This record gives sequence, structure tokens and C-alpha cells, in this order.
Amino acid sequence: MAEPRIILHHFDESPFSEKIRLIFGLKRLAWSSVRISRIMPRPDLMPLTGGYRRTPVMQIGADIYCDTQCIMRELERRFPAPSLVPKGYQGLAWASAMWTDRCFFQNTVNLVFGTLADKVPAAFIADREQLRGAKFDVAAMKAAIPQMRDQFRSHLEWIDIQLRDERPWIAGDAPSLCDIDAYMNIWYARSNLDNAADLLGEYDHARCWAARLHAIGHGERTEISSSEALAIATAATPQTEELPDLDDPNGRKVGDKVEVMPDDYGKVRVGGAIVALSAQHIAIRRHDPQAGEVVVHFPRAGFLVFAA
Ligand SMILES: N[C@@H](CCC(=O)N[C@@H](CS)C(=O)NCC(=O)O)C(=O)O
Repeated sequence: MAEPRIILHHFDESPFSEKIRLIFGLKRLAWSSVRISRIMPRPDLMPLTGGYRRTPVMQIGADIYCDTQCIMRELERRFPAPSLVPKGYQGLAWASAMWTDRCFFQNTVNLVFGTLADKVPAAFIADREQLRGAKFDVAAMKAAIPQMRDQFRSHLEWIDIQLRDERPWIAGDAPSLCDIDAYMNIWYARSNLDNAADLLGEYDHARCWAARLHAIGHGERTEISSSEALAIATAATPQTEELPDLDDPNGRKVGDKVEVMPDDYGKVRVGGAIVALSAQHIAIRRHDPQAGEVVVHFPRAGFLVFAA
């Protein structure tokens, strides 16, 4: 049977989406792109995710993958070669996202929006305030630029230090999740800051490494509409097999009704019945009036699970 089509719901300016686009490049995959709006509402996407609103989301038929950790895991499972999990760093490669996606990313975001400050549209600010559940204070971010530059430099230097023995990639001879995760922040800074070249200037190894990552490209991309993607989900049946976790510390079982929510921002609870469960992954089945039956997948690290 032909491999079902991979659909990425994303927007071009999204750094987290850039991680996944690069993985498509590294694994030489063909994929369908649904360009979503940078701000809510996203009426054709919410029936698929059940309310999860962060970007990107990957769809394969009626299986919906939320969060880049979960998307990367699924891409590695379905397309294991070339592997992005480096030998000798199998645990650290996954854990690196807790550095790059949280602490490092928050510094980069503050630097970017502090710099764009007056140019950020009011509708975008209002949307991101809703996402954060807190003020999106561009004036405070502007005032903090000197601090954020210091922070960004520290993180960037860690990348450079790692490459100073002339290895091409963070974990050695082959590109891995470590590179993809860290690069997202450099890509985001470069896409938005006129002085990004100055920020990178003193770090030759990191600069050449970023050029290598940029050269990878995005695989074979084709555009489709959000309504086409929704119709694909509606016509499909979820393929996720049941997988119990006998060691689940809270005794959760396949079939239990739960709600899943990010622990940091975009805190929308998505409800459903457990289909598959492990220390790194939870998949829940839900029924949507438009999409029909879908299975929505989340990572465990950084996500909270509540009994419904
Ligand atoms: N931990 C999430 C974070 C994703 C994230 O923060 N994405 C940004 C865009 S790059 C976002 O969701 N912004 C708000 C939105 O698109 O609604 C992941 O790895 O996917």
C-alpha cells in the first residue's frame, strides 16, 4: 500500500515549523503544505486538533500529531533512514528540545519582538496574549534587548563550542535532532533581525554550521488548501493501534477518558479516550462533527494529562 500523504499545517515564518520542514529535507520526503493563518481563528484546523492551537500540526489521514517533539518522533518511526537520533546521544537528542524550545526560544522571541516592537500589528499582539494568558509586552521586550542579546550570545556560544573540534554537526558526523532543535533559534533570529550577522559574527563554527543546515532544503513541497486537508481526514480512518502502558505511574488505561494540555502556553484542553500510551507519547480518540473520528497525538514531556 502506498504511504499516506504527509500534511503539515504551518506558516512560513514559524520557527517550529522550520524544524519539521528541514526534517522533510533531511529525510528527502514529499509533503503537502497547508498554509495556516499566523493568528486565530483556524476554522479548518480546529476540527482536527480538538482545539490545540499551536503551530505546526502534522496530519497523516485522520491521525493528527501536535507539537514538534511528537511530529519528529512519528517521522523518525515512519521514515527511520537517515536517522536523526545520533548513536551515543539517543536520550540527550530528545532532551535537547527542553533547552532549545523553551529557554533559548523565549530569549529569541523576546529579542525578535523587542526589535520589531512598533511594527507588530495589534491583532497579533492580542492573539499572542490569548496564547500566553499574559501580556505580550513589546515595550518591555524592547527595554530588555541588551539582556536578551547577552542571553542569545551565551546559547549561541554553546553551539559554537560544540563544533570547535571541526565536527560538522553537533553530535558528530551526521545531522541530528540536536542540530534541528538548536538551529530553529538561529533561523528565527536571522529571519527577523537586521543585525543577525553581527550577533553571529564572532562565532565562525556556528555560522558555517547554520549555512550547512540552510542548504538542506525542505524536501518536495506541494500546496493544498485547509479544506482539502479537512476532507482528507473526514474520508480517512485513524490508523493508530492500541498500545497500553503497563507501567503508567497513574494506572491510566486504554479507553480512559482524559484531557491533554500543554503546560506552558496555548493551554487548551483536548479531550478524548486513550488509544496509545507511553512515557513519551499519548494518543487520544475523539469524534468531531466535521472531521469524524480522529486520533490526536501529543508528547508527554511538557504536556499535562487530566482525568476527564
Ligand atoms: N512546543 C511547541 C511550540 C510551538 C510554538 O510555540 N509554535 C508557535 C509558532 S512558531 C505558535 O504556536 N504560535 C502560536 C500559534 O501559531 O498559534 C512545538 O514544539 O511544536
